[in-house]
Amino acid sequence: MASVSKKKTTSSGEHVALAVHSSEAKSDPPAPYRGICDSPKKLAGFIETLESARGSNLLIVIKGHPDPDSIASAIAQRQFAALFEIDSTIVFFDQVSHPENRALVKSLDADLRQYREDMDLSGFDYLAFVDTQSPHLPVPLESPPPILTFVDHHKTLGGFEAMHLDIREDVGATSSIYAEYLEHSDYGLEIGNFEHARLATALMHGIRTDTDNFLIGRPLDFRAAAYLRPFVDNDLLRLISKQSVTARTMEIIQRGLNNKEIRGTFLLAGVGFVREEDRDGIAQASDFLLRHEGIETALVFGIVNGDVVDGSLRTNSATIDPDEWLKSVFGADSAGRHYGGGRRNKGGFRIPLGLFARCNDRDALWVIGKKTIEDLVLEKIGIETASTDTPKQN
Ligand SMILES: [Mn+2]
Repeated sequence: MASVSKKKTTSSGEHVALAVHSSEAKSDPPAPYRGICDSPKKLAGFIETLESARGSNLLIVIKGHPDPDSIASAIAQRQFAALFEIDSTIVFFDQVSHPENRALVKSLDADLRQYREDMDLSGFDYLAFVDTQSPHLPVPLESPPPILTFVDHHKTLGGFEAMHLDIREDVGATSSIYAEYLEHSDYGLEIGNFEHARLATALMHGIRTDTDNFLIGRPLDFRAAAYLRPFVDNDLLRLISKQSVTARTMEIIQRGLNNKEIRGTFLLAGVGFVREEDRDGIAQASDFLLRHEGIETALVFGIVNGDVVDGSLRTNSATIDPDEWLKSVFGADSAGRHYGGGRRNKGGFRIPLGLFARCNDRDALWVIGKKTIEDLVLEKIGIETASTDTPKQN
C-alpha cells in the first residue's frame, strides 16, 4: 500500500507527503495518521496562489448564515493566509442565528465581523470565498478585487474565475478540504500549539455538522477527521458541539426558573417529578441556572423515577467545594455511603425515598421531599452566611 502511494508522489513530481505507513514505523508507537492526498495539484495551486499574494490584504467572505463549516473554513483560510503575511478580515452578512453557532464563534474567539452599512469593503487586494456556491457579494462592490481563493463542496455553478478554485462535490464539508491542505502541506498542525488546537477543533466540528455526525461523510471527511483527531481540544469540542436542549429538558429548566429560591449568591430550585430518561435535564437546568445574574452556586433537584431524590450542584464559588459541601449537607446512609459528592465545580446527590416511594399521593411526596432538601440546604447556607458574613455575637 505504501509503495503505491509513494510511486504516485514521484510520478507527479510534487513534494507532497503521500506515504502512509512505512514498515519500520510498525513497531514504534503509533505514528500520527497520514492519509492519501486526493488532490496534490489543488494543494500545490493553493500554496502557490497564497505565495503570489504575499503581503496583501484579503477579505474572506462567509455568505448566508455562518455555520460551523463556513466558520471553520474561514478561520483555516485566515491562518493559511497569515503564513504568507496576508492580512485577512473575515466578514459575514447574515446574522449568526443559531445559539450554538453564536457559542461557537465566542468560544473560538474567532473575530468574525458582521457587515454593517458603515463598513468599507473597498480597500482589499483580494477576496476569498469559503463554503459557498457563488462569489456574488450580498453588497456589490464598485470594482471588486480578484478572487484569490474559492474553496467549496457545493454543486458547482461555474461562470466565474478565481486564482485558486477548488470545488469538490464529493466531499461532505469544506472543512475537510482545508484539513487536507494542512495535512499534506509543509504547514501542518502541531501538538501543543493553542491556535492549531482551536483550528483543528473548529474543523472537526465543521465536518461533523455538515456530515450529520459522519452519517453522510465521504472518504475525505473520514480521512480529514483522522488527521485532525490528535490535535483536537476535546473539552472545547464538547462545549461547541453540545446537542440542542430537548423539549422536556426545556420544561425542567422552566420549572427550575419558576420555583427558584435565591439566598445571596445561592440558587435552589426544585423541579418536581422527572422521568428516568430525563434525569440529565436536572444537571442541564443547574448548568443553565448558574448563569443567572449574581448567582455563584445553583442546586437543582427533583424526584426521579418516583423513587429517588436526585440533585445537581454547579458552582463558580471560590469557597464552596462541591464534594465536601454535599457530603456535609446530606451525610451518609447506614452503610456509610455518602448521598452526594462532586469534583471541582460540580457535584450531585441521590437519596433513595425507600418506603416513601410507595406513597400514592405524589403531591404529598413532593412536598416532603422538597421541604427536606430545602431545610437541609438553607440551614447549611444559613450557617455559612452566619459564619462568614456577620460578625459573631458575644
Ligand atoms: Mn459546508
